Amino acid sequence: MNETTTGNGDGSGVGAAVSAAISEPPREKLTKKAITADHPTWCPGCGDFAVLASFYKFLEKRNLAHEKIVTLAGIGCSSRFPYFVNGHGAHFIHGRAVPLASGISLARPDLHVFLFGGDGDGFSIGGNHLDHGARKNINMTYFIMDNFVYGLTKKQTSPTSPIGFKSKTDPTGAIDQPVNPMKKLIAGGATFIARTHAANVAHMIQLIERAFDHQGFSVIECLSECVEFFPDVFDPANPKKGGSFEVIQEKKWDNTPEDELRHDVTDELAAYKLASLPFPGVFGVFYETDRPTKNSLEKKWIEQTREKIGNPSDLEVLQKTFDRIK
Ligand SMILES: Cc1ncc(C[n+]2csc(CCOP(=O)(O)OP(=O)(O)O)c2C)c(N)n1
Ligand code: SF4
Ligand SMILES: [Mg+2]
Repeated sequence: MNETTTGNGDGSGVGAAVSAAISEPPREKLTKKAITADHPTWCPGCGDFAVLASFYKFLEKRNLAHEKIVTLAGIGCSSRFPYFVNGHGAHFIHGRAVPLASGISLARPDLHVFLFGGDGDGFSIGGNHLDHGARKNINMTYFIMDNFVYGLTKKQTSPTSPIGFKSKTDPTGAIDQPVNPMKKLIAGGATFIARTHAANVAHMIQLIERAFDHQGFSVIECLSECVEFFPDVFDPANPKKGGSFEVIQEKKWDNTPEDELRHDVTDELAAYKLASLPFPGVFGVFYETDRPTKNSLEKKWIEQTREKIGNPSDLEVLQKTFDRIK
């Protein structure tokens, strides 16, 4: 029955209006003040400030229900992110943010799960989890602040540090081939893969919105400068520092000759080719595809299984499980 047509017994419909008012109080617009928690503790000039500002702007713009926002992270400077967002959240174990976010996303599909972290957290200690979150297509938005270094632990070589980078773990210069985040994510099976730069707030917000609107495992790699341990490394892609920020031109499907040259975001091989361009590369959406999420597949499977056994309640299922292990 439609709640707005339900009466209170006297035919006036007043009861319905009152109960609707009680169950859904008018919402105030989500403001930056409401979303802001602690004052960020990053070094002055750290790229992560701009990421936080972009996230606040995105939340304000989309006016999400405050209690539905969850920010999660592993460990690292970038992973301090949840402290600064006034919402549900957790600063978890180094590299284990994807499994934590996966559990929350699967158990509470009504929540908006945002994951933040660094290149070390995402591509080294958590690299294996990243692949599995991607292949399972678990619904979340993962924003990786890539500074090509371990910032929090004061300058060790990270999986994205370029060859020759001198750090505490490679005093004579890094010798190992770095991870290519876009290639790793394409091969892993992520269904939305994009790249941005912390010096370009408008671009960051645009990508956060697109990643958020995507159903599935969406990842944004953001070049975010560690001014303390790897300064100026992203200047080649920063027009304010003499570099050039080259944006991927996506196909408009308008049958024009110039469209032939534009990028088809559903073309995996074309995305891989873009990912092969030399540093600083290009920015925007590399790849996007529609594939059922684990959330939807698991929901279907649970419903079907429940139906087969006579639709027991959660409590009854739990009791049966306990009975079996007695
Ligand atoms: C299990 C475990 N291993 C190692 C560490 C030490 N540790 C903390 S943060 C970090 C790397 C941080 O680098 P990154 O993820 O790139 O984040 P950033 O600080 O650069 O933002 C390491 C190795 C830890 N806290 N826990
Ligand atoms: S050490 Fe680097 S990454 Fe960490 S807060 Fe300072 S500038 Fe940012
Ligand atoms: Mg880092």
